[in-house]
Amino acid sequence: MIVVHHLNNSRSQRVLWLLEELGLAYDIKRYQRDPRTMLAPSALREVHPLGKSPVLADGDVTLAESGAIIEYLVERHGSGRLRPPVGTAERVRYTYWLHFAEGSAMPPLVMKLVFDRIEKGPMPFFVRPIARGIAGRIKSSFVEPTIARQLDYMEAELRASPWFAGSEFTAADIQMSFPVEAAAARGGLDARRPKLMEYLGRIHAREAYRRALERGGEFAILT
Ligand SMILES: N[C@@H](CCC(=O)N[C@@H](CS)C(=O)NCC(=O)O)C(=O)O
Repeated sequence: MIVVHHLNNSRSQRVLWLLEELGLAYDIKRYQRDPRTMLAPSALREVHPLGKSPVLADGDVTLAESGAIIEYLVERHGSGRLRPPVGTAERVRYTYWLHFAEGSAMPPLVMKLVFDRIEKGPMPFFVRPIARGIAGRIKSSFVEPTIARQLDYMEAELRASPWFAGSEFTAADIQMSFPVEAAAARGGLDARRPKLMEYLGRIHAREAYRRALERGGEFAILT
């Protein structure tokens, strides 16, 4: 039986969604974030040394990293679904977006979260102006322009085709959903980029997405 080690409000929601799209049976082992630090409990380190979610267990395979898990599930259990055929232009795009999600899109979004917390978080009054000044400058000179450029790029790509790999929904869309959701939650994505907003709406309307939400429980974008 496939087991998803699932942290509340996290990237593992994508794995549940893929399993629902593929109609596979699976169990969920649940972990709760520490409400103060938002970190995963140490029990997750017993499953994988890094203690991050998601982790997938399938027979003698234990795998972390959402992109690797998605590739594994589609390859091992997909029977050709949710992945364009080898040798097509769509397959090249599929691979690109599958990697872009965690390799390029998520890092500046996580940096924004961290610097927002520094700006708003409690600290001794004498370091506050310095810490806030540094955080604000890094955000305005690097983090926010990077996010904006990436969102413009994604918006332009979705003007050319409805899904990231082309005309068909693929597992790359599942992987890309998290940065798009994160950008809508805290990265400045709004109605000024209508294709991305419409894309989010189409994702949320999918039956399998809704079933995964029901099984996964609460889902808000934190990291
Ligand atoms: N690139 C990894 C990121 C894994 C990751 O950072 N997961 C977060 C949840 S969204 C986590 O486990 N956070 C809790 C912690 O760091 O303790 C992936 O895509 O799986």
